[in-house]
Amino acid sequence: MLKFYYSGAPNPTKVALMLEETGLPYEPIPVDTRRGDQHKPDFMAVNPNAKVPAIVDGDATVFDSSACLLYLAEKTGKFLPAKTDKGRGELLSWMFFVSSGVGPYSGQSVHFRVYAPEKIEYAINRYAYEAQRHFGIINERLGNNKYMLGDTYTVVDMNIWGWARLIPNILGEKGWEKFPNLKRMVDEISARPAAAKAVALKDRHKFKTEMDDEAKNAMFKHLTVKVA
Ligand SMILES: N[C@@H](CCC(=O)N[C@@H](CS)C(=O)NCC(=O)O)C(=O)O
Repeated sequence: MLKFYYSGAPNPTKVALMLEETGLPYEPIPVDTRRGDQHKPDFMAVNPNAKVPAIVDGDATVFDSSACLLYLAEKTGKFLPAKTDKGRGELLSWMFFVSSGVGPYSGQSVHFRVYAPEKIEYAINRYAYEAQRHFGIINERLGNNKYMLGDTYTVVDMNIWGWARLIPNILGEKGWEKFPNLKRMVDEISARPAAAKAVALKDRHKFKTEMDDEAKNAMFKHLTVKVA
């Protein structure tokens, strides 16, 4: 059976949504990143980047959330746009837009707002600005389209949902004010039974919640390694 390496964080949760939407049978394998499971040799043989999500499906190993989403979409033939050059161009563009923009800027925005030991105004503003700019582009597109690729719900929307459902954590409590179209789509996806199952997956395992020294040492290795 397909193995799904996960935690309750945004990138694994969007892949959990896709697994639930497709109905593919899968075995969820918890990787407790606050206990350092991501650095264990068994998991690093699956993802040398030591991050979740990852999938092992027979002899195929896939890591990085956008790669997992595309893999599952191509495997099942589901949640993809029309098989045209136009559809494929849009699919790839928006998937890479999420993985190179939305994900990293949102993650760094949370990091500098919440976790950084010093509150550096420049860094907080830089990442919040870029996260907000990316969500603004999505919001504008959703003003003219029901979903990112038109009338059909696809992996692009799931990819966005994983991060956008956490906009108050990324941009602060007024974060939703500028994005009514995006909120409409996120609320619609969150109301789907598959989304409820994806969000509940983390409750099947007792993941560590404290951000203590063990967790910081596992997730923020730069705290003890000076590079610059
Ligand atoms: N580009 C990767 C990023 C994966 C990632 O950052 N995963 C986080 C959870 S959302 C993680 O595993 N963090 C643990 C760590 O950094 O040690 C993706 O899209 O999957």
